[in-house]
Amino acid sequence: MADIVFHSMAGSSYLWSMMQIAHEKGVSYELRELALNSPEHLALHPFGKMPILQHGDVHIYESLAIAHYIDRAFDGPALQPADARGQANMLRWISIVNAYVFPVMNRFFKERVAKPSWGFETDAEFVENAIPQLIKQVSLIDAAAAQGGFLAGGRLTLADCFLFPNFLFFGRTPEGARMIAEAPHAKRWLDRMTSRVSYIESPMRPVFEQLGPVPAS
Ligand SMILES: N[C@@H](CCC(=O)N[C@@H](CS)C(=O)NCC(=O)O)C(=O)O
Repeated sequence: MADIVFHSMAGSSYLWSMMQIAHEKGVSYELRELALNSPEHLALHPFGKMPILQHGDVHIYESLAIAHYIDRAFDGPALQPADARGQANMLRWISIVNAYVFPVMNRFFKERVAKPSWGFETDAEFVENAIPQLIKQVSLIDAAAAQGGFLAGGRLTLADCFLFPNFLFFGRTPEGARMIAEAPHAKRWLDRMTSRVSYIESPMRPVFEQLGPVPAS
């Protein structure tokens, strides 16, 4: 029996971040698929989001709380800095991902790659307005990674796992591929993340690898 259960749809990027955190911590997990906004889903998460963690009779929704719980409730490598300043830096990065990166980078990939591949029209206005925000985000990620190799210091923390799926898929858009090629520290961070066993054995990897080459424009 797995240590924990994630209730989620399989393709959720927040699920992938939480799975990676569990893997890095050495915690085994099982996925129980949810139907979006079903009564079962809304009973677990009143806002209809995912994933939800179940550990015995403990149920937790909201990814920051889930990540923190996995790191605190189980033995294994610490995934948060112990000192106040380091922890604040890590939390700031998680907040940046939740508030700014996820709504822009994640949707940018959907607009530029996923929607056209499903035969839907891209929201050109969103794409145009996103570019300056993406330039700023990549530049901040590059500067952070230049310091210690990871977002919040010299080793992987929860923050890296929050960012990773967003950045990985962003790199499959023409604009993302160009921006990352011009941000050497962010590029090395991404290479570091994709060489970890927690990615190699992740369900995110086959989804990513089945994407074709980066579209030309
Ligand atoms: N605040 C939530 C956000 C999670 C979230 O947005 N998950 C996405 C999947 S990656 C979702 O639930 N999407 C369904 C929807 O928005 O209807 C958390 O931190 O867990």
